[in-house]
Amino acid sequence: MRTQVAIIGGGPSGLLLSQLLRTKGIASVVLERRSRDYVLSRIRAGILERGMVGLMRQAGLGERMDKECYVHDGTLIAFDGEEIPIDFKGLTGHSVTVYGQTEVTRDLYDAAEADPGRVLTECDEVMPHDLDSDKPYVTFVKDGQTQRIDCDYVAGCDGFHGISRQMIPAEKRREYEKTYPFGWLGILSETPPVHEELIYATSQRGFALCSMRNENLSRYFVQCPMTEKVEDWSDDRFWDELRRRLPAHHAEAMVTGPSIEKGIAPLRSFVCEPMRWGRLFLCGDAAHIVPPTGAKGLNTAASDIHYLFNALVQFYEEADAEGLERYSETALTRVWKAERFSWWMTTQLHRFPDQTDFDLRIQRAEMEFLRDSEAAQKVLAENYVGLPY
Ligand code: RFL
Ligand code: PHB
Repeated sequence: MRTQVAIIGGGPSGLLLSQLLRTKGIASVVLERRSRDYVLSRIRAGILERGMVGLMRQAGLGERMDKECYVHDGTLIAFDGEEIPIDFKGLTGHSVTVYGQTEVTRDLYDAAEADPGRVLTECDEVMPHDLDSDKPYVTFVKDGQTQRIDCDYVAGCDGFHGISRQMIPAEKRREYEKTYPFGWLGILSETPPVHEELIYATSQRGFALCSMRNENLSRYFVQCPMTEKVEDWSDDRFWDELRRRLPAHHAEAMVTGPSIEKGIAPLRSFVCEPMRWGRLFLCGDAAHIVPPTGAKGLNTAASDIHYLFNALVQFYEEADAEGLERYSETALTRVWKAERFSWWMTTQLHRFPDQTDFDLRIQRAEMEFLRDSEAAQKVLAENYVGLPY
């Protein structure tokens, strides 16, 4: 088998790249380890920046998104019973879009059905070879048969636990990592959201987030130690804890109900440099992770795809490899800004086990500054709606 771009991983990064390449007549094959249903069962991101929304439209997939999404012009930051409205639209001229990662991925899988063989699921032992030559190829096992795809380039879109990153020799790779001493316990429930905008709340009991998917589907999170077990969190215990972290009038207004999903996720900041080695290009979670506090994970994956897609088009349409040569540097410049913002949001809004009284007063001063300074609100808004590509 031969293609132009072999893509390892059929999450949002890999599928979006393949769909965009198709619009330019550039052939690709996506190799995904799991089944389509498994990928679609993962409940993850909920907030899209305008860049990601633009890419979906560019990929020809704007229709359902534009019909079913919710546009948010701001958010609420709550601390110690006070509330700071952040007016994204007024401060930056931009908004964010509520459209779940599950829906994005579903649209991408549905679109791929038009081209049988473009997305192959349930592929085992996916392995790229000869990445530092001009004839790379990828082998994999599907339905018990070993297969080989020859290609010009390989896109490593296989997430944090994938194999692509490991293909960069250790002596050429530098990894930066920070883990946080807590996780997020999250639920999804078929209840109306407590407020029309998201609420990011910091309190003496820790962080909480009120998010949503639609008018009758809410997504809530509370910070918890990673030693907690999800079985120990009944729905009642969860709702109780969430209410105690929110300003009283929101806690009172909250409609509760049975959870339809519940899980604990760790928080991590991680960057791998470089994002390119030979003919391998890393994209999305394969190269970097952010804690979810700034809603930047999927959106930073999308900006990688934007840069790689444009570089590949430049190569195939103009025989100019300059964009590919510069991919790592270009992508990393934006990645680090998203890392900084996600780290900042996480650090300011969570309780840390070893925090001193001094640290707590600094956190409080930070919130009071945000409350009182339009400039500080603008910095938050500009980062949250997404920095330009
Ligand atoms: P993914 O989604 O992990 O997809 C990688 C795919 O590669 C496959 N794979 C392999 N395939 C073949 N061979 C192998 N050896 C393979 N190894 C792995 C996997 O099965 C998978 O299908 O990475 P991708 O495409 O880069 O997308 C990244 C996003 O999924 C991620 O950044 C976001 O979900 C992060 N995130 C959020 N991002 C946002 O922008 N806004 C949010 O509001 C937001 N909320 C979240 C989040 C992530 C969360 N969790 C649980 C990690 C909330 C949570 C709770
Ligand atoms: C979500 O709705 O899943 C969500 C929203 C905002 C975040 C993280 C997760 O910062």
